[in-house]
Amino acid sequence: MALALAIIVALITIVSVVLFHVHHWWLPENIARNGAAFHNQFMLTMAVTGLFFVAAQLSLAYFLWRYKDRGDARKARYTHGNNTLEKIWTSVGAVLFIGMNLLGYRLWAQARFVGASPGALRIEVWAEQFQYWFRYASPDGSGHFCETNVHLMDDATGNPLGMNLSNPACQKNVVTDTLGVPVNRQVELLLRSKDVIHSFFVRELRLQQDIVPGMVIPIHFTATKVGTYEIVCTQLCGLGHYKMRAFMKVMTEPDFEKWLKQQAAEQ
Ligand SMILES: [Cu+2]
Repeated sequence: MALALAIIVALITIVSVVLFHVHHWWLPENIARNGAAFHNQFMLTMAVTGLFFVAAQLSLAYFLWRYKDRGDARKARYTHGNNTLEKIWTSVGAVLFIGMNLLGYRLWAQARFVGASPGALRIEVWAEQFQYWFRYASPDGSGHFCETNVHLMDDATGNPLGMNLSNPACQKNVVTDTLGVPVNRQVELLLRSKDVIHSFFVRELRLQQDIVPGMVIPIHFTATKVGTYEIVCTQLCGLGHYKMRAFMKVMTEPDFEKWLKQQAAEQ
């Protein structure tokens, strides 16, 4: 029985490693300019934690087999543990944990604490239970995001963000349910939430950021490949969380301008 259990534990370990290694269910292609660095950081974490996973599981299998009941009357021996070993693996864990944190921190800060470049396209992302809205200042790049008012918010009348539609600045703003962005140009997203905490995630951008009510959180990226990509919410935000998603359309600059004008004309 113990031998069978040891074999099962070892098999599960080996199959898991093979599944991760063949990359069949894996992240899709990276389309962000700085995505490769995030990807490498992620892979490093996977490799280091994977190594410990394999070592721990195989040791478990070994001990299952080594100390199985052999029918003889061996007496159990009391042990108080080994302080030196405890110190070693606690230190190794601490060094690895803090070291990988420091390595990843620079990368993380680059996307968040370093501002977007002056030419970046600013788009507001509004999350609500259970959908995303996107707001552009105007179709021609002029104008600004007008003030919103919670008392004017009304999804039924097509004013989900609560804009004062008699305000000329608001009339210029364009609100869409698809995130259209130009290819090879930096985009700065200003993340806002109308209700609870959501999380903006696009796998192909290797970009994920929580959206917190009461805060405007800026993040930036540059998409390098034309196409349509899924935006999901990765924070369990309520009963309809599973269906909270939108699409990001990466277009050439002329296509993007045409698309935004079309969106403006439709509202
Ligand atoms: Cu959500």
